[in-house]
Amino acid sequence: MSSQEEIVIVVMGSTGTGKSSFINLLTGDNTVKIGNTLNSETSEIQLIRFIDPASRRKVVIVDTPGFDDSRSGVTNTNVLTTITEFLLEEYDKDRKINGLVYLHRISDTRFGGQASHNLKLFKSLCGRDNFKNVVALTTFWDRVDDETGRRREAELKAKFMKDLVEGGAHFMRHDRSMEGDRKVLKHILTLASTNHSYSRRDPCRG
Ligand SMILES: Nc1nc2c(ncn2[C@@H]2O[C@H](COP(=O)(O)OP(=O)(O)OP(=O)(O)O)[C@@H](O)[C@H]2O)c(=O)[nH]1
Ligand SMILES: [Mg+2]
Repeated sequence: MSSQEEIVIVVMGSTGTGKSSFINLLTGDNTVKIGNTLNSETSEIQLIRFIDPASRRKVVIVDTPGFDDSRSGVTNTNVLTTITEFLLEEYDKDRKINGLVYLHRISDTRFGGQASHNLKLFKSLCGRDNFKNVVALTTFWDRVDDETGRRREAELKAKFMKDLVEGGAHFMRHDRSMEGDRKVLKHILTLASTNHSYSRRDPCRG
């Protein structure tokens, strides 16, 4: 890829998993809204542009509204449609997505109906061919002891996110540090961009 090209990274995951916090740390951009209430914070898709100091590459991060959005009248389908429409408008020309970061709280005690529904939505939006461009980023490690965290991570890889693993997705842990988050970016910079083509009629491929 040319060093002039912008690196595009889309960040997704259930509401409150720490997407905006991750982006804020990575970019040092304090204008990214982080939720401190029980309501979902990011209601619109937000673009954050910055230059990675390590690689000098131009990076654009796409912050998305969380799935299972807690605002009334917002359904998962709405959120999925919004994201798909946005990606179509912005990136169906020459732009390719370099990385998709999917956040999951390791502190969640169960991988329940909502979590598996959200993961399914993510996978359909992403498409199986692009799983190699996925970073499954687990958050809230400060809320679990090491042993519990390790066990849940192993379970995610072996069971709930098995097909992501098989498709080449990379697992990483968010440690709430800028250095940790830069490692996510460093990994994405090593990947070839996706061959994404979104279809308006059929966003649920994969
Ligand atoms: N303890 C802990 N709190 C975290 C972590 N990451 C984020 N938070 C907190 O979790 C809350 C929600 O974080 P956000 O970054 O707003 O989550 P989001 O995924 O952007 O949420 P939506 O925009 O609603 O989809 C905030 O109070 C954060 O400070 C983490 O790793 N550990
Ligand atoms: Mg947010």
